[in-house]
Amino acid sequence: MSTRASKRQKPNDADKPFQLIYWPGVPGRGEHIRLAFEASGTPYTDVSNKTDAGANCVLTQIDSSNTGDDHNPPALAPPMLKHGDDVLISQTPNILLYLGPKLGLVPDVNDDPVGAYHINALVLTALDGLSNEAHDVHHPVAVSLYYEDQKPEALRKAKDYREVRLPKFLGYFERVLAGPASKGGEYLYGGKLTYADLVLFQVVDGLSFAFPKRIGKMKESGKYEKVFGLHERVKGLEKVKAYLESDRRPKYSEGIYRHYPELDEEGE
Ligand SMILES: N[C@@H](CCC(=O)N[C@@H](CS)C(=O)NCC(=O)O)C(=O)O
Repeated sequence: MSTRASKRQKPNDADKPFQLIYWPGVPGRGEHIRLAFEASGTPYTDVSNKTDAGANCVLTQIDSSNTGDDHNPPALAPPMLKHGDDVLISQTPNILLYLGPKLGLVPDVNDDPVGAYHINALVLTALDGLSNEAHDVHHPVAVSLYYEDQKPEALRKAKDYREVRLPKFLGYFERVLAGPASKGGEYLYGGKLTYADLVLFQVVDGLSFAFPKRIGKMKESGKYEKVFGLHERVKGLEKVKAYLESDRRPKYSEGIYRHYPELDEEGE
C-alpha cells in the first residue's frame, strides 16, 4: 500500500485545516458547507471573506489551464473544499458526504451503515428541487444571459415552481418528517441533527427570501408544519444562531435565491 493510500485511510484526519473556496458576496452553495462547519463548531477558513483574494482563488481553481494535481482532478465550479495540503474536492453534496462523518453530522457508520446514504439522498433531493430549480426560475434559458433577457420564460417557470414544484418538494420533506425513520419528526433522519437538516434549513431560508409571499402562504396553510418547524429549530440551535447573527453569514443578493417580486405573484 502506498504512503498516500495509508494516509487516506487514516481514521481521524479532522485535525488538518479545512478551507472553503467559494465566491465572495453571496451565501450560494457555499452556505451549505459553512453551516456544516458552524453548526459543528469546526474551525475553517473561508476565502470568500476576502473579496479580491477570494474571487482570485476561485478563478485560479476554475481556470481553463488548471489540470489539477497528481491526486486531485480540477473542479469545474465552486464550492470546493481544501482539506490539508493534499485533498481538494468539489460538488456541494459530495463535500458534505466527505465532511459528514468528520464533523459528527451523520450517524456512526458502525451503528448505522446505511445512514449516510439516506442523508445523501435527502440532500440531493433538497438541492435538486429547492436549490437548483429555484435558481432556474430566474435563469430558465441560460446562466450566461441576464434575468431581464429571459423574463417571459422566468415568469412562466415561476408560476409552475410556486404551484407545482414547491408543494411537491416541501410536501415530500413533510412526509419524511412524519415517517418513522425520522424517529420523532424533529430532524429528518434518526432523531438527531445531521447535515441534511442544515441543508433543508438553508433551502427553506433562501426560498423565504426569494418567494416571501408564496412561502408565507404555505406556512399559513399548516400543511408543512414539520418543515417550517425544522427551519425554526435549526435556526435556534446555539451555534447556528450565533453564526446567523455574525458578519460571517453573507446576505442574500444576486445568488441562487433572488427576490424578484413579479416571480412571487400569486393568483394570476
Ligand atoms: N452541482 C454543483 C454546482 C456548482 C455550481 O453551479 N457552482 C456555481 C456557483 S454556486 C458556479 O460558479 N457555476 C459556474 C457554472 O456553472 O458555469 C454543486 O452543487 O456544487
